[in-house]
Amino acid sequence: MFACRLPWWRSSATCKLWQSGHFLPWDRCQMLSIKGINTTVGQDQQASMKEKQVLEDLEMPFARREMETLFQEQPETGNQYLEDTLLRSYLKTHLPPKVLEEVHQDLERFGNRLLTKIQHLSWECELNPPVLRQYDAWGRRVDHIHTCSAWRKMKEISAEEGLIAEAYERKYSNWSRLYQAVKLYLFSSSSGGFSCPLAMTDGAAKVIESLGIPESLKNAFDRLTSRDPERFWTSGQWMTERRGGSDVANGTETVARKQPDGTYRLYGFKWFTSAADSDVTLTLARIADAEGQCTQGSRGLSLFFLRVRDEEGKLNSIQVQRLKDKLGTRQMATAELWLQGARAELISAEGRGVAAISNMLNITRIHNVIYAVASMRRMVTLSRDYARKRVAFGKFLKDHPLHMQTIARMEVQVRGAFLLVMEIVRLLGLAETNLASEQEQLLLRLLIPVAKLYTGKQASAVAVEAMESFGGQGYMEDTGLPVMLRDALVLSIWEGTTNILSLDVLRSLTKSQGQVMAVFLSTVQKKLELASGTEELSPALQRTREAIGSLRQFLEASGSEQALTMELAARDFSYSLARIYTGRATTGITEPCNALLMEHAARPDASSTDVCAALRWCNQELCPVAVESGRGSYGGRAALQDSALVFGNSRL
Ligand code: UCC
Repeated sequence: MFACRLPWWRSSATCKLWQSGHFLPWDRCQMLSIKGINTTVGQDQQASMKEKQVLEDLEMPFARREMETLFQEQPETGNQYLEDTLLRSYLKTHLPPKVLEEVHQDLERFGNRLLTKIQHLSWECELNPPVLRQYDAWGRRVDHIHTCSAWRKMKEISAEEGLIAEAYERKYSNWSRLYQAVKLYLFSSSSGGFSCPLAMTDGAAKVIESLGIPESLKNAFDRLTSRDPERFWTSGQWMTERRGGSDVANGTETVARKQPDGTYRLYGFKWFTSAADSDVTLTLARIADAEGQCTQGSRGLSLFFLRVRDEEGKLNSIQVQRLKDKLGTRQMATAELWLQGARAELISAEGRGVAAISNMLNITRIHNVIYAVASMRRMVTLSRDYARKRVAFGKFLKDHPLHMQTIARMEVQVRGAFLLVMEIVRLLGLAETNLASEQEQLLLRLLIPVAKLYTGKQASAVAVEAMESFGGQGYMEDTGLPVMLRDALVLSIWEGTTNILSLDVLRSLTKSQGQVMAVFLSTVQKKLELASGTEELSPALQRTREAIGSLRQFLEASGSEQALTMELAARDFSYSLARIYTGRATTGITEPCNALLMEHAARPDASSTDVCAALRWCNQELCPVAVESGRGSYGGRAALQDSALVFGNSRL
């Protein structure tokens, strides 16, 4: 029958033309089909209400029906905290009961605030991106970055909710960092891009704290960690110059000239400064000697603190050249800045700028991971909700097994990433309260770049897949879904690209003279035994054991290889660490448990889906570095082939 073209694979489904005792005309049948309900298949399913609606629609004049049929039900989230069963079960498992009781109340309240008061501000930030006004009406250079009221409200909310303060007040000792991270996780996807200045603010506070909060920076520290919206300051992190953002050691041209009062004046061009409306910033520069000469390379870089504006709002000898035209994070002002003698304070030892700013980088990288997980969680939640509402081929999307398989695969990724970020902030909390062992500190150093690079890629992949799960609607700007995709794509770029972070993983190995790996392997190995009590997890355990064996073999073999081998292997090696560790890890200060996904699945009150997620995670290739090594992908010959493949016959 031409009128009811159905896909061949739905041979059991029929487009019933015979309706209410008479044949429906073609256009009406088409309506049913467009609306997505097959009346035969759908009658015994939850679609009955919708079917009734469709049948009522059919009585309407055609023109009206044509419009009605275009409507889809909007996917929504509820209280993100209450709906997030993994988050809640994680907190229940790990937090001391008294802490749990208190934070539960606050998180439930915050979840409601996000839903009713904050989410819409996020959309306003998207609709009203910042604008640069360089001159006033009388021709004076003002370089005013105008932000919308919703953006400014986000700043107030951040202070009120203690989104930075929580981590530094340490009301819950080592658990405060984790609690802060949970609030940031809930806030991120409703923050309208404000997560970015918060990341840098946290990073700046961390650097200042690590310096022992010198008197000159006390006011700044108090403000960066304040709960008072009137006092709260945000910070920038100006690292990228026109020669690029990765090779900071060779790309930084900014010069610092010492002043008689001991302060410095900075001269240079910062090419990519995120959240340029921030109150203060940390930045790198080369101190010029009496002859005006500077030391080149990493050893020439020092770290400076500066206020962006004075009390009257006048820029600190800074000119805003222009705002960047970015693919995403358009809610946030990223600018090119000329420093024309900006007054600054030296806050690191001379020539130790990169090492000093690493404290900031490690914090902003953790925020990056938090944002990645939050973005994935939001996308999957919306996709899941849509599957309950949207009807196609006669039934809800949730009743299409292939569609469910697609969302389930994303869900496994989100779960793994979530447990990984919780593990990192748990370790950070221990380190910040002097409760971390040396091994835990090494593990933290290793896991930050591993998690940043891995979740950045996951977030991009999940955003693309989730977008597709909405069909054409996912591609429509006013659904807000493309914004989430664009914003997710930056996560693998800023704060160190995937390759830069893979090299940072190697840096952590070299710096610790391999100790980091010894800790990683022994931690994983020791805990394998603990997970072996849960019979259902045995296939996952087996695969993890094999992966660890392969990783060991790779490390032993690569020890005698050239640096080229490790460089070529760096990305696959980091992925292997991420996959293996997400399969397994330690928990608790004194009480070791078995695994991230497996540990969660081995809890007494674990659900069958917890077990399923652990098994599925371990079904993927856990040690790609061993596989590729076996294929000879990391030798000199492979490197030559790579170049030949890339350039082919083109002239280099
Ligand atoms: O600014 C940007 C956008 C801001 C937006 C932020 C928003 C975040 C939002 C998230 C949520 C929404 S993007 C620009 C970000 N730039 C980067 O991430 C830089 C990328 N490049 C690197 O990471 C490179 O690997 C460099 C710059 C670190 C390489 O520098 P060097 O000087 O060549 O490296 P060295 O010589 O190996 O390291 C110098 C010292 C060493 O210490 P010592 O001297 O004691 O041996 C290293 O061990 O720094 C130490 N170090 C570290 N320490 C280097 N990296 C680290 C680290 N990650 N942790 C600890």
